Amino acid sequence: MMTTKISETLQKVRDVNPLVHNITNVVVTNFTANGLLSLGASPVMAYAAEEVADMAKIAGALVLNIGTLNPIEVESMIIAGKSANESGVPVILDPVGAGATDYRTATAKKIMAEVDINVIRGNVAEVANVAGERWEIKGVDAGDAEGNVVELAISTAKKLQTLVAITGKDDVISDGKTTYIGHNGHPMLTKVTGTGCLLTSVIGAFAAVEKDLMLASLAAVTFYGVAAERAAGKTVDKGPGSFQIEFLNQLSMTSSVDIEQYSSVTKIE
Ligand code: ATP
Ligand code: TZP
Ligand code: MG
Ligand code: MG
Repeated sequence: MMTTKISETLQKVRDVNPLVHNITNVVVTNFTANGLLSLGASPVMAYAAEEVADMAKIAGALVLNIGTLNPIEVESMIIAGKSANESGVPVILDPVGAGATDYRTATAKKIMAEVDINVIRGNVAEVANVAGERWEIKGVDAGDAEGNVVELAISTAKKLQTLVAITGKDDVISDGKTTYIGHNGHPMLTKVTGTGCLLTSVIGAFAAVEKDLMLASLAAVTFYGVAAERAAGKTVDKGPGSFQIEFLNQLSMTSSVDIEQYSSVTKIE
């Protein structure tokens, strides 16, 4: 039943072609724009304090990503976030590298204090650090520290009063009461920079067309994981470069029928 809802949500994205306003990092900008286009969404990157309020209010979703943050952009993120909040536009935060430096951790917390964030998507270390837990992080990568990811997702969602998506081998999504695990994905995703950042923007595209943010986020991670599995299957004897290109192809070619066939989701009772 959830599988059908997920495939219908993918179809909605493609029917609506939502505008997704991204304030993101310099590493992933082009990949993010191409990934959103390939999926069937309409990306825009806009950063100037003079225009972000206007752009955010006409978008279907606003994505804030602190990957290569600086004080000017952070100000723009807060202006854009407040404008999105006033217009009922969902805001998705990717706290890239939270925990790696005090500035990143403090900035993620400042954005959360000033803007009503609807979904936070990060690796386990980033989410833990935003929630005030100690969790070792290696630059922008999650690293090898271990702990209970499901418990962390639930406690963070309760504490921050927002939907939390912690990604990794499995993706855990919780609003503090209901929790789902998405099992789709492929290790090749960790060999291409920006796959986490693009996923956050893909969640934005799904949130733009589906008000139930749990469904939107679960649909996004599931679709994304299935597309990655298909891309890996088509590039088995190749490296990350070929995978990256094929993954962009599969973001466009993975259909609702593929989702019905390959999605793997568990609800935590
Ligand atoms: P990190 O920097 O730690 O890689 P990230 O922000 O890039 O974090 P990921 O957690 O890697 O984000 O998530 C990006 C995508 O990669 C998600 O779809 C996730 O399910 C997938 N993914 C990550 N690791 C694996 C893995 N070992 N096996 C399968 N899929 C994975
Ligand atoms: N450095 C700053 S942002 C960035 C790097 C390498 C990209 C991180 O992308 P992702 O999606 O978290 O792997
Ligand atoms: Mg990554
Ligand atoms: Mg990341």
